[in-house]
Amino acid sequence: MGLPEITLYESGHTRSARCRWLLGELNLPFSSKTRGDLAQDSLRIGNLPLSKLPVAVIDGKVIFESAAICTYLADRTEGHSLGHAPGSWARGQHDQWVSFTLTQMEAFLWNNALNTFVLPEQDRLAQGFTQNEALFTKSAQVLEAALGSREFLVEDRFSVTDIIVGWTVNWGARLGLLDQAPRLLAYLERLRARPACALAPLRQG
Ligand SMILES: N[C@@H](CCC(=O)N[C@@H](CS)C(=O)NCC(=O)O)C(=O)O
Repeated sequence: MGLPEITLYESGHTRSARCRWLLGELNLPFSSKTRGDLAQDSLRIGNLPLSKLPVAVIDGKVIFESAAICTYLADRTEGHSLGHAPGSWARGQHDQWVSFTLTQMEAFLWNNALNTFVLPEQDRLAQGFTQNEALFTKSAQVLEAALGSREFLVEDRFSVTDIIVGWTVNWGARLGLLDQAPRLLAYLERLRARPACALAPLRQG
């Protein structure tokens, strides 16, 4: 299979950074487009129920959701060790940690973001922030324990799982929610050491 033709609609350090990072790790060339481009192109490319970023067009087909884009590209690209074969135990572990991260961690931070700066002021809820942070922190401790003395989450080798999960861990660290999770903070350092890493920098002080 030759190289796919890839367009990535993306925006800085938002969740699209997962895709940019994965593409860098796989050494796959791609065209980068902006949110404005997506608004212009959306009628032509279709299949964008919420018009959120990232969106990828791969060999003419549209796919959205950062975790799905990353997992699909890792699956279909040959000659690397970032993926987990469908049907393998490692793939089960990948799917477990991705689902856990998106539903039991990221969703709580996103809800806080929605009610802090994403939604128009009149649509924001005034409560729930502390509860969301507590639920995120509780789940982060599950990840902290699962990492144990390993360097990476699945089979103790860097993989697409770490790109997806690492993005959310980084969000928590940037919000100061991982002070009781030293293994996750050290994990982030390992992720940042990779040349293709596209995570937002940790805030200083
Ligand atoms: N679960 C989606 C989240 C997509 C998402 O919410 N993207 C944000 C940027 S990080 C966005 O497009 N926000 C604009 C909006 O909510 O209207 C993914 O991981 O791709």
